[in-house]
Amino acid sequence: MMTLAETLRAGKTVYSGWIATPEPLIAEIAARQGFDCVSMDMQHGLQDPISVMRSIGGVVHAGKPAGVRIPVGDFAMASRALDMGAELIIAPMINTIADAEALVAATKYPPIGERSWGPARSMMVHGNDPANQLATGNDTSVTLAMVETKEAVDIVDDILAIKGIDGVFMGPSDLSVALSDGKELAPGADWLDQPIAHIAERTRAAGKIAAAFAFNADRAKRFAGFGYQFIAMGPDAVYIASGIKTLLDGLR
Ligand code: 3PY
Ligand code: MG
Repeated sequence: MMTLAETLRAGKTVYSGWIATPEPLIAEIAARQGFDCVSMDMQHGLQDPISVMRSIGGVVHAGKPAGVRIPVGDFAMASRALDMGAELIIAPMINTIADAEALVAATKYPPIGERSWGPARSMMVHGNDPANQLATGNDTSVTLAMVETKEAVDIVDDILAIKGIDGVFMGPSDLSVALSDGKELAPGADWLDQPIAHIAERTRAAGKIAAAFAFNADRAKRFAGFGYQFIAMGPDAVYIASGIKTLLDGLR
C-alpha cells in the first residue's frame, strides 16, 4: 500500500474525512465508506489522545492513512500522534516562523527536527521495524502548517521555505474572520477566492502540498481547481445529519 506521502507526491488528489467525535467506529466507517484518508480533529473536535490512538487503529485496519489535527500550539501531541501511527499532522494557527519551526522540531527526526524516539504503536500498526522507521520516518510523515490568519498569509513563502514543512493547510473559516477584521464568518464568500487561490499558488510554486478544509463538495471541487491536493470534508456530525435527512426525506 502506498503511504499518504507517496500518494500526494504522485500528484493524486486526496479527500479526507474529518472526525470530531471521539469514537473510533465513526472514523473507521468514514475510512470504509470511501474517503482516501481520515483525519481526527483535536482542535475544535472532541478527540482526546486515547480516542485518537484508537481511531488511528480503526482507520489503518480499514486500509487507509490517518491524520490528526492537533490543538493550537500542542506540538508534543504532534509527536505523540505520529507515534500512534498517524501519517499526517495538521497544526492550526501557525502564524510565525517560530511556530513553524516548533512544528518541524516535533514531527521530524534529526537532522531536520528533534522528534524524540518512541514509535512503538506506529511500528505495530504499520508493520515497521526500528531501522526502517528511522530511515523513512521523515519522508513518510506529512507535516502541514495551517495558514488561516493575515500574519500567516503575509509570510506564507517563508513558512513554505522551511525544510520539514511539507505543505500548508488553508482554513477558510478563520481566514474569512481574520481578513474581514472579525466582521464576517464567510468561508464560502466569493471575496475569499483570491487569497485562497493565492495560498495554493504559492504552495505549488514551492513544490509543496496545498491542503484545505471544504464544507461541501462544491467547495472541494473549487479548491481542487485552485490546486489544492489534500481536501478535508466534514465534520462527521454533518455525515450523520445528512444521512438522517436522506432517510426521513424518503418517508415523505
Ligand atoms: C478553518 O476553516 O478555520 C479551519 O480551521 C478548518 O477546519
Ligand atoms: Mg481554523
